Amino acid sequence: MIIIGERINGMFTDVKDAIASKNKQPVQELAKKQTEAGATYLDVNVGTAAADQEGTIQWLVETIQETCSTPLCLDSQKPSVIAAGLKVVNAENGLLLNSTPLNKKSDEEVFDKYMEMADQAGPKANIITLTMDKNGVPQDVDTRVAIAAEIVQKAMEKGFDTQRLFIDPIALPVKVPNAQVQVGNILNAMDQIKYLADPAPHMTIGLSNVSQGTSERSLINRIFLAMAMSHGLDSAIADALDEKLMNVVATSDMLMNKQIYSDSFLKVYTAANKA
Ligand code: THG
Repeated sequence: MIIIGERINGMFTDVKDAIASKNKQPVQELAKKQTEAGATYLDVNVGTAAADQEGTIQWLVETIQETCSTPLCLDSQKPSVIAAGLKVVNAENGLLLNSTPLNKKSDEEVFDKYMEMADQAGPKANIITLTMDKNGVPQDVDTRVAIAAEIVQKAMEKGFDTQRLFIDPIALPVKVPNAQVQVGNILNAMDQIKYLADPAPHMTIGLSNVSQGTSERSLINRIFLAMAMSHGLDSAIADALDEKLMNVVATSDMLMNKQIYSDSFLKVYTAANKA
């Protein structure tokens, strides 16, 4: 399971404040802590408060890279912000560009742009693509799968290895009226998306979206993660600092026979991910 640590995001007050005062310490601390907790990638999202998003992503990337070499996940739906991040990022150990829809009303070519940027960054650069198009976020299973099929097809046509694609069926907050049904829709869509290529494209989700505004956030996140993993989810943008969530990851992998059972499976898994 690939965990993309969600915490370096201007949506969180501590990161927003650090950005505003150019205080490196909290950002570097979060980078180190998430890495120690077993994050494979670190998400880097400037949030909405920063006026200069391009300059801010560069500051965040450089600040993180001063203390740790964990691969980064540049998170913006603006190609110009991703392009700015790419100028300073070290992609040697891996890189994720997060994220692009298939297309937008204002930009039919946005997915092509992300593929081109990934190619420029090197063979270890991957892309997260949302099952979303110019009509917005689909509300049913079939449209999600149809958009995912178009994503895979377009990647193949461009010669972009489908193993470099992370398809995101878009997790929505259960609390939003009428959105509760989307949890099941996402799982059903994932059952089909995994057959769109062989080997299957990666699948990811923004896990914490599902519990936004609820009273039992971590419980909802943990259970949804276990459910989604049993439907083929192999990656998630999630709170790596939630130790019980990371235990769910280890236990789900063990129960799906991806790791052999021993009485110390939790310790073994944790140690392997911290290495
Ligand atoms: N898909 C992809 N990328 C994504 C998302 C996605 N990136 C951003 C987001 N969604 C995933 N990351 C987060 C990070 C934080 C929260 C949710 C998703 C979150 N934050 C608190 C809140 O809103 O309640 C912030 C408040 C606080 O604690 O300070 O929930 O879906 N590809």
